[in-house]
Amino acid sequence: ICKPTKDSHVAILAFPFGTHAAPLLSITRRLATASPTTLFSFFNTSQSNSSLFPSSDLPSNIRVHDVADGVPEGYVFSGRPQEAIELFLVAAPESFRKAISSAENDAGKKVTCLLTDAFFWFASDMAAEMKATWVAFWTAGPNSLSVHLYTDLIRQSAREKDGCMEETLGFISGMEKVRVKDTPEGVVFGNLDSVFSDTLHRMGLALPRANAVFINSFEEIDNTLTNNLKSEFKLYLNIGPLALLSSTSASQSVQEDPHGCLAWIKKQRTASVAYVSFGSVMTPPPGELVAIAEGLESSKVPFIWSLKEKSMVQLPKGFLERTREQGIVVPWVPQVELLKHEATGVFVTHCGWNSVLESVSGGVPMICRPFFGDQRLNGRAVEVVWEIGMTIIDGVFTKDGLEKCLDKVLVQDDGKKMKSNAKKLREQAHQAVSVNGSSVENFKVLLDAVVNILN
Ligand code: U2F
Ligand code: KMP
Repeated sequence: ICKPTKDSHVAILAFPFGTHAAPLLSITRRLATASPTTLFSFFNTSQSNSSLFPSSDLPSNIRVHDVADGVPEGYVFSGRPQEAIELFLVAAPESFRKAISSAENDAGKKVTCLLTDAFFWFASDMAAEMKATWVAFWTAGPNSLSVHLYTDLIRQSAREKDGCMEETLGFISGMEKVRVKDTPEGVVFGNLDSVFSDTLHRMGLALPRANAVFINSFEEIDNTLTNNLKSEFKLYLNIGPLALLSSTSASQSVQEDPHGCLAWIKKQRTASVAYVSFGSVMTPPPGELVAIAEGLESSKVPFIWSLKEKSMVQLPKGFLERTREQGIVVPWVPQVELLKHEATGVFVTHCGWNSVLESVSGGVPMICRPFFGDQRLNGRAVEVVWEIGMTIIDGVFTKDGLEKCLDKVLVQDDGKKMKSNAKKLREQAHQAVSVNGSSVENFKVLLDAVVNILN
């Protein structure tokens, strides 16, 4: 039984690292537009908020709030990896509780739904206390979601198999081609007790209690995984690809093109360009940056390379001058637009989920160089499940390895097969977001779950 939605107040809790908050905001905008009488309070750190809201106009029923980043006064960073993430996560339950309570007072409306990044397992209890519902957004793909859901099972199996890294996860429906070594660190190997590993483990245990779990993907990308996850969660909703839903990407509300990439790519031949990017978190080590530059230069393939400003000094001497006619290196590109452009022939990627799905949305085959987290799982699916790309030879960039991969994907028959598989997958993605498509229907169910007040 549902009450009218005019009293509903949705608190959105964002994870302020990697590409998490931007797709969550993009979904919040769509929900807020579809339900103008519902209030949406968006909670995020001020730093992340300031990168999300440079200028953009928000629907008036979205209110943005800052939460604490968990960094104590005068704290000196030691440089440990994930230090900022851990400080944030440890403080998060209290930071959000405080900010929500003050937003409730300001609005004069109790929160009726917590719509959170799936990392926030504590939202399960928090929602119960507040007599609100919990709807969780997993920002990565269905393969990594399954790994975290079945972490205990995977750990047990790894113990029985003496930690063999080549062993496959065939005991999980849809994971037949995934090996133990493809799993994110902190599941079977690496530090199992870090705050971050513990967060992911607890998340896997909590998500079956959520009223709904949704992801930026489409059901048809893997029907086996989809059906299995539907059987595990109360509601499991694929509502993507976001990249095909509007002009908004996962990361920016408007695809800005400050460096003229679109003007440049317009002048290139069909399926000729290599687009290179490693997402928002990772920069390849200096040796690999040099190998990429050398491989690109000797391949003579036209390229667009999105490279953080601070890494440009690592490029080989004279590289930019020598390749001025061949390609461009810029600190930011309109990635979704580039991947939709017919001149883009291959995406050299770290396999972050948003990038993989944007490449699928554009029908562009990939050369994969995964680094951490879910990236190996995504790369594995690209190579052996969907057959729309290949992993970099030897697992790391070398000049020859990159040259060979570029040739394989752009010139050889292997590449033609990858391209045609990628086009088929793109077609299915388009179907999912068309009238009566699975993602369109799932979005309506999500809207209901978020804005209707139960009982
Ligand atoms: C973390 O991912 P990342 O932020 O490292 O990478 P992606 O998921 O691929 O997202 C990058 C986004 O930034 C955009 C691009 C993607 O939407 O279109 N972008 C751009 O528009 N222009 C540029 O020049 C460069 C990037 C994590 F590291 C991954 O393992 C996870 O899968 C991911 C999602 O949870 O979060
Ligand atoms: C920094 C980050 C992320 C991270 C590790 C970092 C991030 C992220 C993940 C991740 C881990 C396991 C998964 C999926 C994603 O790891 O944003 O299965 O999403 O050091 O920003």
